Amino acid sequence: MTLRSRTAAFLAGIASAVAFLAPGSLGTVRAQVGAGGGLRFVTHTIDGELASGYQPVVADLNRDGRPDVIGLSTRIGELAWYENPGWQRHVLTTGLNRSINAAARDLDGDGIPEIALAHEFGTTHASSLGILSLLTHGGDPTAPWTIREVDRTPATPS
Ligand SMILES: [Ca+2]
Ligand SMILES: [Ca+2]
Repeated sequence: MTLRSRTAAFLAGIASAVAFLAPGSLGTVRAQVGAGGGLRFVTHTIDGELASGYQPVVADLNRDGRPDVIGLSTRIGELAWYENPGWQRHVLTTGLNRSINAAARDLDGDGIPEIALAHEFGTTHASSLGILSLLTHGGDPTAPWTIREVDRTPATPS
């Protein structure tokens, strides 16, 4: 393996973990070795119809070593993840309202992260339930996950 190809592999590993939101779409960026050996970065659209996308979260949700992407939207009742490299969409849960933030971390050591989700967000106390929930897989991470409420922290009046 040449230095250039090792560098490309290193950058591909880093860049494939870069996900972004553009108006109405979710994407990722990867490094590729172009013709003549030069490095270039290529944008891949993961979902071109993610309305009100608010946050991408990168985590390996199926323990295959490839970083996957969770696309969080404030207006869509579903929370879904996109499986790298083909970006197949898998619904994690439904029935959500005003999801505002998510974080993925393996809390129980099984190699698949749990997902903490803040939803029912509002900017006033009257409109905010401020629910914090935890999502866990049931053995097949491509099937819907179990969601359970952990706490509520409504917005405080200003
Ligand atoms: Ca993966
Ligand atoms: Ca876990």
